[in-house]
Amino acid sequence: MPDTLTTDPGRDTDSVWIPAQSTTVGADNDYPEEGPSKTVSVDGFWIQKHQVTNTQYAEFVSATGYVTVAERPLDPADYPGAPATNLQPGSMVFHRTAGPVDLRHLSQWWTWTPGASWQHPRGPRSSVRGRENHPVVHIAYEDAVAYADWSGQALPTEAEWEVAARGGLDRATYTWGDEPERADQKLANYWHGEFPYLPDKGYGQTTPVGSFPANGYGLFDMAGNVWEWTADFYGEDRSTTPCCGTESYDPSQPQFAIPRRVVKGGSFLCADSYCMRYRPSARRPQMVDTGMSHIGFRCIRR
Ligand SMILES: [Cu+2]
Repeated sequence: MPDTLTTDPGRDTDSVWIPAQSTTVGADNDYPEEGPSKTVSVDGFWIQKHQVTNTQYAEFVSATGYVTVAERPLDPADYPGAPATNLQPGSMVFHRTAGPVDLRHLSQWWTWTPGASWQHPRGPRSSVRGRENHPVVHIAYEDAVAYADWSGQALPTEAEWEVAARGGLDRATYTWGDEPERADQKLANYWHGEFPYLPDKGYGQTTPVGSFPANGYGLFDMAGNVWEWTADFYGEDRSTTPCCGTESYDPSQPQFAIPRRVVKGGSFLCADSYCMRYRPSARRPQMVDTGMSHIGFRCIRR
């Protein structure tokens, strides 16, 4: 069996080996969806050290001609009552607000933007030039699966992702240990400054992958930068395991019959004042057809 930190032989996937193990995942004293904590057993697997970058995704698209979900027109039948402008190809783009806002209303900083996609992350006139090594964003679930298939990989389960993110630290709160980041440290790309209008210098957007220290397994950005897709359907807590997509629909939006999968790791938008989810046990549901400015992925191989 390969050792931890061994580079994947013969493959250009930049991966490390996570040893088989039984590990506690979830947490009982954070957001309710993170509990109850439980022990999971995983077989060993390879996982990419970095989130998939714009350069890597561009290689896939140029080799295959793949068109992402955000670049395809939407079917009005799937979105009853939606305005026509929302049915053009596009994605949800984060914009800083002009000043302090009521944090209950996230439509103030999320804007449906026709023409936004992985190639135009901030809208039709933006590009990925200068952001080649940033994580690819505006990636829907099937866009991530398509890349994984093409590269001979797969998406992790939530358990695999979390075991990898923990880096061998038993039940630690953060990927780096139990203590929050100190003022003299820079441990992850989560929101530093006033959310959502005044980030500190160097924060408030994606950063090139690997800009912050690796965890105990040599993995970068397992906390923050962008959320990462996992293969698991979302259940309301860690004891709920939906059989299938229909059990993962959003009960508060019954008009949308769209499966939701678990995303992990938090993003550059996680602010301590708003969303402390740049932790291994944290999780969010994401509709499978919806990429956003803060959602990307990385792959594994079993
Ligand atoms: Cu967050």
